[in-house]
Amino acid sequence: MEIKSAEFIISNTDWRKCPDTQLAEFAFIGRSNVGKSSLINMLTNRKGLAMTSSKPGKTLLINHFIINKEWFLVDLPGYGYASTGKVMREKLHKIIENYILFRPQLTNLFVLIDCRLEPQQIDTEFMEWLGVSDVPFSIVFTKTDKLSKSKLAENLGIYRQKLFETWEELPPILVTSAKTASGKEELLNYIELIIKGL
Ligand SMILES: Nc1nc2c(ncn2[C@@H]2O[C@H](COP(=O)(O)OP(=O)(O)OP(=O)(O)O)[C@@H](O)[C@H]2O)c(=O)[nH]1
Ligand SMILES: [Mg+2]
Repeated sequence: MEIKSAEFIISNTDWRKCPDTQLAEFAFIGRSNVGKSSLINMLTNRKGLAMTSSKPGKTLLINHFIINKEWFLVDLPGYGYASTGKVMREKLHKIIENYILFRPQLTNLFVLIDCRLEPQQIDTEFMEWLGVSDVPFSIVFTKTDKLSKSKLAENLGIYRQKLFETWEELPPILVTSAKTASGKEELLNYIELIIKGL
């Protein structure tokens, strides 16, 4: 799919105040610093569209970006950032949880996983929660430029194995780098297939 336009629309803490349209929304979630905002910039080919930072805890709101005037990419705050403090963490958790559970426009959630790390409980538990909540999701491995091909293959294998301990069938898995734009076409084509199938 070709990205002809990408435009920031609005930031929110409340899913009810998100854009009042029926357009499909594709949201990005995952641990703080995993690369959600960077991936949005990579997909849209616009460097400063979503704000990124080398420090975790940059994105604190639900951010809507309209793509080709037809659908939305949604940048969400990260989860699991310890230094945010308990009150803030719980507040963010609620914002994310409510958006995911109640926003009917949410068409697919991309759960981002840093390909360098061994499976983290916070991510696997989050995916289990998505499963029981019936939220359609896919896994996107990020930062693949930081690993050799063989190490990447090894880590993906370990991750799949871990998921098979809980899941009978795995969700779609995409493999990306915001730095090299690897996986860009696959991810955009995947979104296009879902949109066309609606
Ligand atoms: N090498 C490399 N660095 C990346 C990649 N994606 C993100 N980064 C870096 O990782 C850091 C965090 O990126 P963000 O996109 O801000 O992460 P985020 O998940 O949006 O973080 P929060 O908004 O804090 O939850 C930044 O320093 C990025 O430059 C990637 O694919 N490769
Ligand atoms: Mg961010």
